[in-house]
Amino acid sequence: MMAPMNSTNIHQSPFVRACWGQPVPYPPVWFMRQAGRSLPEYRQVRADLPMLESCRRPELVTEITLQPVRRHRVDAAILFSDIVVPLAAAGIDLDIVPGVGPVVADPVRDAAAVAALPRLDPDQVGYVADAVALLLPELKDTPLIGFAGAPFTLASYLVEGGPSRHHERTKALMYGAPQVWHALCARLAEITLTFLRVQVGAGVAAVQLFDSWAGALSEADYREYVLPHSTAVLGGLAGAGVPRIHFGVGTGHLLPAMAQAGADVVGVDWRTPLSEAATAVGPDRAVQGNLDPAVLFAPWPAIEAQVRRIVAEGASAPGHVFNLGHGVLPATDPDILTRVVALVHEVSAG
Ligand code: 1CP
Repeated sequence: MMAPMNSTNIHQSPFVRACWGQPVPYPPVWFMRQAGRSLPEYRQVRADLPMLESCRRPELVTEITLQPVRRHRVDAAILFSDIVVPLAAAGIDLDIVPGVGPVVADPVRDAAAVAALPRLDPDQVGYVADAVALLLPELKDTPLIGFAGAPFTLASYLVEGGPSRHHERTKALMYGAPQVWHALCARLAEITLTFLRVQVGAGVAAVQLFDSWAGALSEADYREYVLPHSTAVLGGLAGAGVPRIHFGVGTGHLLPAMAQAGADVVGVDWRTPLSEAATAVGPDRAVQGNLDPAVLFAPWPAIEAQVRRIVAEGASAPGHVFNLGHGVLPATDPDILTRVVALVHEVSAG
């Protein structure tokens, strides 16, 4: 008989159990940006469809989300979407330009522009809820992760107008007009919370808040300018019954603060050993990470040694979700990802 398709199974999945710090037979593994990066079957179904348009088609989102699950046997799926999807849905004029990333038509750099920012009506992202509804029966016992961008990272795209290395205009606004900055982040926190609630309401098993660029800030500035807004998002989901993962890059110095924002799981990049990260985030939280995505280009014995080290270091945390320290790089050989999944499962069994 087929296992009944209900949420009990999801809650007992190694991924959700590890997020809550409960015992698991092996560290669950998934990869940030596993959907829509290195897979030939992804390139085939996307063909010439623009990225934002792809995110609005529930059948296509379902197919792309399932591809890495089928191929790699990862322990969790992540919804195919993007952090700027709710901003575009709310009516902000932006596009995702191939080879570049999000590009905003009218960058937000003053009080008037912040005041003019729209709110997000849940109905504007109804296609995301529809995609989750299509995915749940297909995924069966594999948990689905919903996600959103955190206020700082979203603000960086809106203020800079696109991807940025140094976030100089963002910081100019933050330090130069703190009230405007806080108003901007408060509005983004609202949009993000609405977007995550839509996904939780539709049945995702966990959420990840991506603050990819928060590592650009000192701890003191993070606490003053960012923490209250990320706390509003994660705190707003405290009673939702799903684990909350909080991730950033280059955030070794921010891990205690990011944990405090209300994370059940803190994402760690490859610069900080998981054993150190576990101490930094405290005894009540799990960690996620942290293989350097560039290591996947090294010969297999080097990859294997790093995977074994990370599994061993992760064992010092109450829960460990194996992942990369940042997203899969586009040129990664997908077969290597499949091999890493098998190795993580096997190392821990052995
Ligand atoms: O993880 C998955 O597999 C699901 C899909 C996913 C996710 C989680 C996409 C698809 N985007 C994201 C999140 C995202 N988007 C983040 C946070 C994660 C991270 O740090 O990597 C960020 C910062 C973005 C912004 C973004 N969107 C960029 C980065 C630009 C920069 O500043 O360097 C890019 C290139 C995009 C476009 C995008 N998003 C996703 C895909 C498949 C693509 C490429 C689409 C295309 O060009 O056709």
